[in-house]
Order: sequence, then structure tokens, then C-alpha cells
Amino acid sequence: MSKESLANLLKEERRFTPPAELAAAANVTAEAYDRAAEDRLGFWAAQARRLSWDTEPTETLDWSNPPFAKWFKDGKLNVAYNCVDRHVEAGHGDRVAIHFEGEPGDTRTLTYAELQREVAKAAHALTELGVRAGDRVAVYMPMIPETLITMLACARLGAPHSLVFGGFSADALATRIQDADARVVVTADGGYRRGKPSALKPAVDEALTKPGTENVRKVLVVRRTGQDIGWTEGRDIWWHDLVDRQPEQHDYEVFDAEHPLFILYTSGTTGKPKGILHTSGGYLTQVSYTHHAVFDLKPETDVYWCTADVGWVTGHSYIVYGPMSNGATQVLYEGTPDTPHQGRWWEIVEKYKVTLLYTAPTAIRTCMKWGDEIPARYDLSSLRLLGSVGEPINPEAWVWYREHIGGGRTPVVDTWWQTETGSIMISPLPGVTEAKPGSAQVPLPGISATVVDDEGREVPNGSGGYLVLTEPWPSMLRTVWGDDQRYKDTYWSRFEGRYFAGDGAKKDEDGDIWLLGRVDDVMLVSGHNISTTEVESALVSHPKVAEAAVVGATDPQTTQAICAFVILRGDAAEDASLADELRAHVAKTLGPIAKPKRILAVAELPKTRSGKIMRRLLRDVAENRTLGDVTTLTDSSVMDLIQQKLAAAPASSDD
Ligand code: 6R9
Repeated sequence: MSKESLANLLKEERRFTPPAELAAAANVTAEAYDRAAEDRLGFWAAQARRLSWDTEPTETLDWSNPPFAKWFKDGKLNVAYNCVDRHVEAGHGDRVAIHFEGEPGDTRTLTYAELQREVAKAAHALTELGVRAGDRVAVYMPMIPETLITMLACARLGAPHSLVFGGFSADALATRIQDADARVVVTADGGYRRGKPSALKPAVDEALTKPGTENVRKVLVVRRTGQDIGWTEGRDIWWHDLVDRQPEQHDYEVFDAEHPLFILYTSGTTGKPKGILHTSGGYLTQVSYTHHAVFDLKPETDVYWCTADVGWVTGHSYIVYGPMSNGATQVLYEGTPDTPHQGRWWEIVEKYKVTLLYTAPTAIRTCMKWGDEIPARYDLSSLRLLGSVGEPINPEAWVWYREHIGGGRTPVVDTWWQTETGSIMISPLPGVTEAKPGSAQVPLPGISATVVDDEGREVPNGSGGYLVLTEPWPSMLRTVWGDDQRYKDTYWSRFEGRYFAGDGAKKDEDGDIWLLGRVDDVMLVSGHNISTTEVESALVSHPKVAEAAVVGATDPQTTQAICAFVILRGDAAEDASLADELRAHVAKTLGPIAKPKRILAVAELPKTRSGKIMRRLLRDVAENRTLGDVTTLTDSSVMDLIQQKLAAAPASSDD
């Protein structure tokens, strides 16, 4: 699928210039691109000065042993000091760090001074449990302040944390504990989700019966829900018994810039999960800079809210380390967007007067499905900037987000990055870039990215291929935990000397980058490569469709046949002509070759907790296979419903 289809998607030529007021006061202006292009390393050395170093680095990058990078290697710092204490020392102790909103409606406010005391106590507590610099701490928690406090306490001690999503099973947790050889687990009895307590501790108990987890000496447990839990004497300790009695001051140690900060596992499609390793100085420099640049944060006046789960990399970089290194005031919400009603998020925006909102396309499309009238009931006029992350945001959802959430005023920044990149890499700058809905557009200042063909040649504007990063960047992963070879093989062997992201992408006529989804998801139909993202975008541009997931199912005639699963908008009926109508719409938008062979209206799509559609599972159902691993799914009953529906629906016969 080529130029014409992309041109079709772009044909409305919707462009949005930055609001004049925002542009005039923007943290970062167009000059940054030039400065970084002239002297990339000098640019990053300047950004490193955003941080407080105990020993200033003199060397910016050591790339003598690629792909193993060392950034700011002779610099020394403490990450937690940078995220908390220094703001208090600068006189901002009374500034709110966290407005916590529990799902049941309980609230808690923590200023930076209070946070400093809580982190100090937690650091003493972990030390009492035997945690030393270098020891790994597994964290299996709900979205509550203690989770952030634990992460910062680990950072303070130089003990890398490894967060595991609360939604993961005991097996998934055990695998991650084993791989990182964690010594302590921090958890809670449970958290609130969808209006009820959802247990966490039983999964920890089960995980710790599995071989390879014997080195876990202690389990620290926050009481959140008060539900009954099992207890292992000598191993389990209540947070309130241990942490509350600790001193409120803690002297921090300084660590090398390359000291490990955290491990975060990505599941990938095959093989055991990869432990992505991030280190301290380079990571903190880039998350701090990108948060400042992309969200235009004004710490004195903005109220920032990132809706991601803290167990996802977005939570690490844009709830904890980026915003807190910048002294932000932010909202932390525990629960789901529709508990107790579908306006909960907008109620929170109104209540805290949120100015900057960062969320995922899947959430935006879900709100589109629920209907425009829900956000319309709330005062969202405090918002001045919206962000998106996690999947390509189709132009229709982008425009809806700007209109119905951003009141038609706010810029929308579509931010492309990965667990592996640590920070945002490709994104508009809100005060600079003329925005194009659906495109992440340009690499940030100091970042070098392009699109190449199979042979690694840079493609001309108007063509597609593979996204690569051509120069090392400060917050890049340093390796796969315990597996340097896998690090090289996965990311640095496909194209010599360049980082292979695994995403398909196109450059449009202006050279702006459009992300097209994972390379593994590209479909082959009668000799044509068709990206799932493009067909999904075409479907969502039809007024009846809120969300779509497309997969290629094996087909004797065409190699693969396009199979589409769609969620309809609130008021759209599923009638007999729907499939034909949608097929005709895709044929018109993208061309007849992209017409889905089967279209199925479903109530929900299988998604991970970070909101990514699990196309692998949809491929399994479309090909009548038993389902692969479903442990990372938010709600596993979704797949049963889809299977039943598919079994009842006749396949379309023409084409
Ligand atoms: C931050 C995060 C990474 C993958 C990435 C890509 C997809 C993320 C995107 C996007 C298009 C965007 N992705 N942001 N695709 N446009 N703005 O999501 O990390 O969970 O590791 O996923 O997500 O496919 O390669 P992670």
C-alpha cells in the first residue's frame, strides 16, 4: 500500500497551528532543533545541567563499545534527591506533588515536603529489610502513593526496582522475580478496580512457592483494601508496622550516572520477557527534558495528569521520574475510567483543574464510543495541552480528542517511544510544530530517527519501511538484563549500527513520520503489504465505528485475508448492511485491496493493561486456533465473547 493510500488518509489536510499564547511562552522553541543539530552531544550535556549532580560529568557519551552506551559516565548523582529533596531545598516544600484520588473516592494530598519524609521513611524501612545498593526489589502494587514512594526509596538506595503490573498472574510475577533475582517484594493486600477490591497478595504468595524465587527474604505489604490475606510469619511485614516508625530524614548516597535505576519487562510476541535495563543519569536527563519540552510544564501553575498505570514504562517516565524531576503537581488516580460512571475522568479534570493530560488512544476511542455528551457535562476549560501514547492515534480520534476534550483549543502531542527508548523520541513540540492528526511527525531535538527499506537504505519522502534510530540517546536501554547477546540480536543486528525499533513507518511528502504499527502485524494480501494501522484508521473514519482491530488470517487464495473487529459508536446499530457499508468505505478510502474480508462488530477488544490491542489473540480466533498466552490481558472474558460471535457469523463470500 503506497503513496496514494497515505495521501487519501491525509487528504483533508487538517492542520493545527500552535495557539499563539502557548507558542509565545513555550518552554522550547524552534531554535532547539538547530542547536541540537549543530552539536548533538553539546545539546545533551546542556540538558544534563537540568539535574543536580554531586559530581558534574565531564564526558557526555562513551560509545567506544557499541551498542553498549555510557552517558555522563564520570558524573554522580542521586535520582530520588533530584525528584524530591531538591524541590524542598529550593523552597517548594509546600507545593503539592500528588493529588491522589482512590477509586472509591478517598483522597490524599502529598506535598513535596511530605513526600520527602515518606520516601526517607521507606528508604530506612527497605534498609532494615536488608536492601542494599544493587539489590533488586520487585514491586507489585495498585496505583497508590506508596507505589511511587517505594520506587523513589529504591532509587534513593540505588536498589533497582522491577515493577510488575497488578494485572499480571502469579506465574508472570514469578518469572520476573526469578529473572531479576529479586530480594524483596513490595505489594498490597489489593487495590480497587471496577468498584471492588481486587486482590494482589495471593498472587505474591503463589509466585513465591515457585522455584527460583527463594532469594526473596521479605514481603512488605501495604494495607489498602483491608481484605483477608494469607500471612507468612517472618517473611511478611505490614507497611504501617515497619515504615511508620522510621526516621523522617535519610542521608542519601551518590551513585554513578550508569548505576542501574530499574528493570522493566516487556513481553514481546515470543520467548521469555525481556528485562529492559535503564540507568540513572542519562535516563533522568532525557525524561526530565522531554517532559519539560513536550508537555511545556510550568511547575508553578500546571496540574498534570498521566492516566497510565505506573507499572507501564509511561508511568515510570511520565508519572515518576520526568514530572517529579521537574517539580510537577500531578493527579494520581487508582481506578478505571468508568467507575462509578463514564464521566469519572472528566469529573477529576474538573475537580483538580487539570491543565496537561496524557493518555492512550484506546482510552480516547473508548470515550468516543461512550458518546460526546459525557465529557460535555464537565468543565474541561482548564486543559491547555493533550498528549497521546501507546499506539498510533488515528486522525479521527485525534480530532475528536482535541474537539471534545480540548475544547477545540488545545494542541495534541502524539508521542512515539518505547520501554526500550525510556523517553519520548518522536513528537511535535506544542509551541512549534504545525500539527498533523495521526502523525508523530518529527524526532525531538537531539534525537536522530529515520525510515529505511529492507536493505537499510533511507527511503525518500512519500515512502514506507522500518523505523530506525541512527544515533545513541541518553535514556536508551543499556542491555537486556542478564543477556547482552539478546540485546544486540534484537535491536542492533537487523540494520548495521542502527537501532531497529520493530515498528513500520512512513515519511510523508513533508518528511513527517507516520507510525504504522509493529512490523509483525503487517499483512500480506495478494502480494501487497498492508499495515493494520491504515485499515484500522480507515474503519474508524466511518461515523459508525469507534474502534477497530485488524488482523491478517491465513487464506488459501490471497495468502492472508483481512479480518476486522469493530466496536460501534454509542448510537450506531449493528444491522445487516453494516459490513458492506464498512467494506465500501475502506475500498473508497484506501483502495479495494484493503477491503476486509470479514467484519465483526464486537463489544470489547482484547487489550493489555497499557491499552495495546493484542492482535496475536485476534489472529488466533480468526484462524480457529486455541488461544496463546492470555495472562497479560485486562479482561480474559473478552476473548470468549469474540469467539462466540465469530462462530455465529457467516464469513463473507465475495472478493
Ligand atoms: C511508551 C510505550 C512501544 C510500542 C512502540 C509502538 C507503540 C507507542 C506510539 C506507538 C504509534 C505512538 N507506540 N507510542 N505507535 N504512535 N505515539 O508505549 O512503550 O509499551 O514498550 O510500547 O508501542 O509500536 O514500538 P511500550
